[in-house]
Amino acid sequence: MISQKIEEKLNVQIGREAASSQLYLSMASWAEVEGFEGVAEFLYRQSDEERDHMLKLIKFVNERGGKAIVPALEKPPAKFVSMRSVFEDLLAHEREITNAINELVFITLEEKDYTTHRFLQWYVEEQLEEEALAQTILDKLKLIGDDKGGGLYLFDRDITSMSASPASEE
Ligand code: OFO
Repeated sequence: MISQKIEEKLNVQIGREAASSQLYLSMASWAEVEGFEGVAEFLYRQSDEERDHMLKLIKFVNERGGKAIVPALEKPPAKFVSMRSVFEDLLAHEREITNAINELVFITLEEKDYTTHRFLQWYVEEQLEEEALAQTILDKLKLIGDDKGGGLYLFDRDITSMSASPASEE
């Protein structure tokens, strides 16, 4: 059984995962309209993964005697100035989520809730993988620099083979 405090905090995290999914969905849609099919495919997949993260939390809260709250969704930004800014936003967003997960882990220790603590280790691992991937992608975009033609074309082709952290395949 989870405490009321843990239940509330996990419900907040459910909202964050839903918001992540919406943000990446919006980025994917932008990329698709801009003609970047590979980036769109990558981001649609990221969006689906975030939804899975939300579902995993919902099921955990309910299984542990709490009540998961399906959150309302805010409209994410729809316009992005460049491919680089998309992935800068994505990395910044992932860093925020990592901080939120770390805070949650800390609270589970304070509350002596070792079951939730163990459950959250999957998210800790996932964040590590996602931040590393976002950083790698951003490094590639920095290398491309202002080469808006050929460089981005190759980037769009290659990004589809990047993804799937081990944790997200579970
Ligand atoms: Fe939910 O995995 Fe990152 O944000």
